[in-house]
Parts: sequence; C-alpha cells; structure tokens
Amino acid sequence: MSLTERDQNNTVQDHYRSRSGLKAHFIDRTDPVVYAAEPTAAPISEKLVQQYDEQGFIILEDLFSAREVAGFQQELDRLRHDEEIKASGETITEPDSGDVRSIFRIHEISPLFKKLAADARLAGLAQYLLDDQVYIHQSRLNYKPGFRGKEFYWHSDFETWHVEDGMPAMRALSMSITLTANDESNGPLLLIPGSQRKYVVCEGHTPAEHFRSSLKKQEYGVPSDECLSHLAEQGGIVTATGKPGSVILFDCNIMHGSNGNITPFPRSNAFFVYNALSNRVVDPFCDQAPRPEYICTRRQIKPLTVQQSGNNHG
Ligand code: 6CS
Ligand code: FE
Repeated sequence: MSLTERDQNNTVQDHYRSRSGLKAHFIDRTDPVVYAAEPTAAPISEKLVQQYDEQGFIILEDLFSAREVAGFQQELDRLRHDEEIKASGETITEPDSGDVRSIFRIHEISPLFKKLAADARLAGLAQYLLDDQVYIHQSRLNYKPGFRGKEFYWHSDFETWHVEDGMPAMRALSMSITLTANDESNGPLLLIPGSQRKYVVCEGHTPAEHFRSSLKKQEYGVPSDECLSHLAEQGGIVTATGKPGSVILFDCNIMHGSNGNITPFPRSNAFFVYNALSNRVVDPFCDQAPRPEYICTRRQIKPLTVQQSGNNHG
C-alpha cells in the first residue's frame, strides 16, 4: 500500500491544482483507474473490470434482491421524515420547493446503510479496484424528488474532493445504488465515458463555506463550456438507467451530472464513496477551512471490515 507521496517538508504535492486563478484547461491523469494487480482475483468479470478501466463506470444490474430493496426504500422514507435529521443542519433541501435533496453520513446514522456500506458486493469490489483497504469518504441519499427535483450540474467529484477536502490522488470511487427506478425521464445520472482520464482544471477561487451553496447548486468546480464540449465530443454522453437494486459504479474523476426531475417519479439513490486508506485526505488544496465531517470523513477515518452479504434473495 503506497502511502501518498510527500516532499522533503513532509507535505503532499498538489498534482491537480484547480480553482487557483488559472484559465480552464486539461491535465492528463497520472493515476491508474484500476489499481488491482490480479485480473483473475476480481469479484466481477474481467470484461467488466476492463470496461470500468476504459469507460470510467459500469452498471451492475439486480445486485440486490427485491426484499433488500424494499428494506432500503423503507429506510429512505424513514430518514426523510426523521425530524431530528431534518433539524440537524446536515440535511440539504431543494433550492425552491424545500423538499429534501440530500441526507449525508447515512453510513453512520442508519444501521441498515452502515451494513450496506460494508457489504462485500460493494466494499469488497471497491477494495479490489483500489487495491487497498477502504473507508467511506462520504455517503449520502440523493432523493431527486418528483415534480421539482433540481439538476446536479456537470462536475468531477475528485476536483471537489481534491480542492475542498484535500484528497491527494484519484484512488476513490462512488457506488450509486438505485433505490427507485432510474429511467430516461426522471433525471438519471449522465456520464461522459473516458473523461476520467482528463483532469479538468476549473477557474475561479473556492468561496468560504462553499458547501452551503454547492450542494444545492454547484457554481465553482464546474468545467468551462469549452472543456465540457471537448469531453462530450470525444466520449459522448451516456444515461445510466437501472431498476431499483442496481449499482452504478463510477470513478472519482469521471465527468458527470444529472438533469432535473419534472416527472412525478422520484429518482432516489444511495451513494457510498470509497477512498483508499493510503489516499486519506490531508489539508484542503485551497485556502479555505476543511469541510464538515458529515460531508468529508477526516477525524473518523476507519478502514471498513467487509461483511459477506447474507443477501436474502426473495
Ligand atoms: O461536493 C460534494 O462532495 C458532492 N457534490 C456533488 C455534486 N457530487 C459529489 C458529492 O456528493
Ligand atoms: Fe457528483
């Protein structure tokens, strides 16, 4: 497990400088996408590992049983109506309607989602792809409610996690578990295949307490129109759809976003962000204070103990 490289003053180098007043441009990625050494040891097919390496994402259909999905959906509703969670100051609401948009730290506040985060079907796969022990950098429920669920503009998660959370390298990935149907119409995740290999340097400077606005509507750490057009012309745009109980697994640096949801059907997903233990966050690579613990695990970094899934198919 290679620890993040440090220079002679024991500080971590910023290989992915962004929002530092430079014009928008690309930097080639210097980190692998797949860190795993042994293709044969993969918990998924070699073909899927190769597809993830090349495209930056894969979709695993029907990973969870109908009974498991029903449990997740019950928990989704329970948390949404929990008054303590609403009053915690950690719940993000939609800018106009006030509907719940995101609830963070579900791997800590929900016993069911805590168990899910460590499930071998997720954490075991993350350990393999990142070739290291893993911990949860961030977890959240994105409700994307019906009628008025707003978009998530195009971004690279890593650009935010590097600049604002101090994540040194691209050795992290997200697993989005579909809790309701994600179809073409209700604001599914849009991804640009292959874009994980280019780091988009963003313009501007990170404002203080940026998370108070960025989680509702992100305006810093977004690609320029030119950079986005270049990536989309090169890789195209794919819509990640899936029935409830599927998993969309995507690299920390792939360019992605999602449109608003004006249908009556919520597009609700649970997200777990797995970061390699050797890639634990350091000080932010911007001149702002670190983001709060509910958005970025910093003080409670604990490697996950992977639990074999007692998946009760039924
Ligand atoms: O700022 C963040 O960490 C969050 N923002 C987005 C739009 N995606 C990643 C993450 O949830
Ligand atoms: Fe994102």
